Amino acid sequence: MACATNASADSLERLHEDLEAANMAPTWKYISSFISKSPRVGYRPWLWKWDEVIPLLMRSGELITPDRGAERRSMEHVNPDLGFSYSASHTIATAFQLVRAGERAPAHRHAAGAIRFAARSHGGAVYTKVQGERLMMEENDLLLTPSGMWHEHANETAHDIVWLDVLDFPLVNLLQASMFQPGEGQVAPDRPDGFSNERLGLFRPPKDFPYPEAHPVLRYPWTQMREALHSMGREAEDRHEGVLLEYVNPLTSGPTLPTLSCRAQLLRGGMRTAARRSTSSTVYFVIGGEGATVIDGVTFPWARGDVFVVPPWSWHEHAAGSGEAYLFSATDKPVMQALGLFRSESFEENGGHQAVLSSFRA
Ligand code: GTQ
Ligand code: FE2
Repeated sequence: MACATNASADSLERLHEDLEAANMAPTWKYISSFISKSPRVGYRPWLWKWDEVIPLLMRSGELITPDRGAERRSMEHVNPDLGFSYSASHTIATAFQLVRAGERAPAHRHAAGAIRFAARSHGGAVYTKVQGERLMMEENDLLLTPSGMWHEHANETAHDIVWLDVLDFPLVNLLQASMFQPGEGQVAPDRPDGFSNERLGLFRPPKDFPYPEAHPVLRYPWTQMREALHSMGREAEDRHEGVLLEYVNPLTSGPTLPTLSCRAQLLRGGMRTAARRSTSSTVYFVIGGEGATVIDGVTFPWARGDVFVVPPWSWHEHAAGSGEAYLFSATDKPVMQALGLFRSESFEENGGHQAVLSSFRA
């Protein structure tokens, strides 16, 4: 549109001032401020080394006890650009949580949905109780605590456990929808062990729908995921991901949680993926093996237990070391898809590989 054809520069300036005073903004002046050509990403990729953060978690083991006062003994991974939201990505938060031998953490529920990934477990009677159902935590198992469900943790074994929490609270807070309620005699009645997995399985009689909740409580055993990854065969190997499987909601075949899709991927020894970027953000946890991810030209070397974040619209490619590597990840892709905002691109130059400029913190 032609500007100020009939108005002098002075009258236009006065119009701009009057608009501002009326709490209006002229689109012709500001459109590029609110409709950018590509995503304006407000934070960096980052990497947290297991060896650096776990000693800090252990120190809290002596100083903090999970009770109504401390609620949880966990530590959030805070992206240096997202301090205000206490999170690794703008939509996804991760934390390491320690529950020592013999401890329990009290019941509560919140609007934020969460998952647990049992990073270091000796198995046995260590579990999260969700809506009255105990979900046992063998090493690398995935457990869900969907939005609004009562959950408490217990470690009745002789070994400490450390797990990775993944929560959608940054998104919930962005939407200004947070709720929190401590459990005071109003937690859900007990359900037998195996209630979710056995009843849901893959088949059910048409009328037997045991879930008043919109989402099943569920445990995804690592032994089964690992086996599934290996059974996929070479043809399932994707040039961008290696072999990747999503943890699905068996009621809907949809994502793990409405806000989060959890995945596990296998990178065979020496595998180097082609770079890609998308409008979703993803937080990774290294289940096992060694390798590196190049994000926007910076190498992030990783090993077992490390956590790293790939912000939206950032080129990323993975490389496994000489042995197999397994990555767990949580992405907000289902949110972007639900809103019609998911886009992705592959890096076409140089055989799909970025030029590497530097190494993280090197
Ligand atoms: O274990 O319920 O890391 O409510 C943050 C908030 C863990 C939990 C976190 C939580 C929990
Ligand atoms: Fe919680």
